[in-house]
Amino acid sequence: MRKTIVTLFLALSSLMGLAQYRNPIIPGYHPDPSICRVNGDYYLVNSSFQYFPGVPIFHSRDLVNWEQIGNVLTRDSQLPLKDATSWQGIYAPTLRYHDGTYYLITTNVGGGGNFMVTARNPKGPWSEPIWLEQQGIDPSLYFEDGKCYMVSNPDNTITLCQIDPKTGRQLTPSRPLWQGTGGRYPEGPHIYKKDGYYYLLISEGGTELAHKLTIARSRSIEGPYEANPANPLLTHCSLAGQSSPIQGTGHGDFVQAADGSWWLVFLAYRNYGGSYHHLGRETFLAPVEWPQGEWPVVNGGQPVDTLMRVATPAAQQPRPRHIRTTFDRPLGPEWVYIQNPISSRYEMIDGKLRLTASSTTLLQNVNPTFVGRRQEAANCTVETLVDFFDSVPHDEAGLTIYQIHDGHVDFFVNSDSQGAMLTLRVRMKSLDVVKKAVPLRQSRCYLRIHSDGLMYHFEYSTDGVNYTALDHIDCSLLSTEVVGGFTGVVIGMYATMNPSYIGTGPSYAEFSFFDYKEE
Ligand code: 6LW
Repeated sequence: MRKTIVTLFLALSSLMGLAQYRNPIIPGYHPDPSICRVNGDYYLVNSSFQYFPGVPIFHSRDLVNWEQIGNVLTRDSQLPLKDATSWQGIYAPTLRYHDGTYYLITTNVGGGGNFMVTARNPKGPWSEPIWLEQQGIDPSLYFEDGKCYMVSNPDNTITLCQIDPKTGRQLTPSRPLWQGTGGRYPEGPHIYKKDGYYYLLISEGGTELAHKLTIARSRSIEGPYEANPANPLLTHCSLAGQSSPIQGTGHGDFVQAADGSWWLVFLAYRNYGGSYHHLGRETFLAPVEWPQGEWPVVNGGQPVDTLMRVATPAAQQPRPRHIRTTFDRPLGPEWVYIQNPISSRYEMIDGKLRLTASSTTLLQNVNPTFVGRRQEAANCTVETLVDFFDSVPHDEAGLTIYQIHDGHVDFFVNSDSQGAMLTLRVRMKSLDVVKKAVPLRQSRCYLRIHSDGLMYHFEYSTDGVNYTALDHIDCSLLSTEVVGGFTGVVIGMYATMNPSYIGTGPSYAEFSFFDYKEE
């Protein structure tokens, strides 16, 4: 009966034109997705690394339309990020719901290790951290019969223990379960129970081109686990996947929809120009067939595409294309700071965002004054109007296309002994190159960055009507392959001071708006 209803639903959906959706379902730097369903609501979280607030949380009722409803870690006490780099901070979280409580378990690399927080409402507030003893990254939780199990990957081995979910105290010794099929970095474990088996889903191969998902199962949660003979469950590091623009597929989590169908959310990135990606690892969705007593199969064993011809519970709506942020209300949850922000440096005054310059630069990576949002589409335009006050030579304020502290392109107003300047600078590892610098008659300037997917084009205007093209820079310079890091491009407004200047007070910049348009 249920099968007939599902078949009827799928047939109806395809007639109604719902039988397709686009990947990624959450574009831009949103890696390591973890998902849970509570009745008709789905919640999904991602890693956040050095950025604050941490762990963006999304809501959907149909798996294909997602809205960010907040961030899980919003207080310094939950998320100490002192001096955190792009390789540190919050790694792969897992979200689970049990008995009226939401649990979020993750690792703060360089900031205390494994911990979890809990909430009654996924919008928050979330609790203070409950610190955990078992080491390794990518912790996950599994609840059964009043017991709470934790898995993570100390010593490159997926390892299980029981914990007290209230105190975090470890109740049983850490027990090795599986090392995967021989790929490097066995990580990202999750346990599911189905048809009398415990299934252990993991990632292997590292989060680059060789990334893959593998799975094993056992009749007992403690093992022994036998590997799926058809592993890997998903990879594009294969003959079938080699020409796909989607690469690095791995790190996933299963969810069962209310209609009984199974789905996988996982990370992947979109390659271009050979082997570059700069928007980060993004969240993708694929259908899963999982017949009773058998192994799951992702997307019929085929590579995953950007256009998926699969029926979904609802049609996917177009994304909002033009988002203007004004500074007369609190910033939305998509805005992030590098490390814990010093709040007095971020003020909204008369509808403008006033940024007080930090005495450290973006390169130094110690609480720079910066607030930005993810670039989520290859083709987009960002624009702001900045006015810079009290600056001395080497102070700067403007926009930065930021991948990592030593990999960003900065487009800013500054001054030299003659007066105001507009500068475009590429800062990449040991390179620090001023690409263009032109004099300005005033320190108030419209800055526009247009990306066509291959190049960033930089334009400016002093009246907001007539724009002058300044220069362009290859997007691939900001790619993970060139400058590294675990995130993706975040475009930010920033203000920094000359570190060697000892003057009367810091300079400050006022930003009138921030436009983000996807094309
Ligand atoms: C994460 C690990 C991984 O902890 O990369 O792609 C690490 N998978 O599971 C950082 O995102």
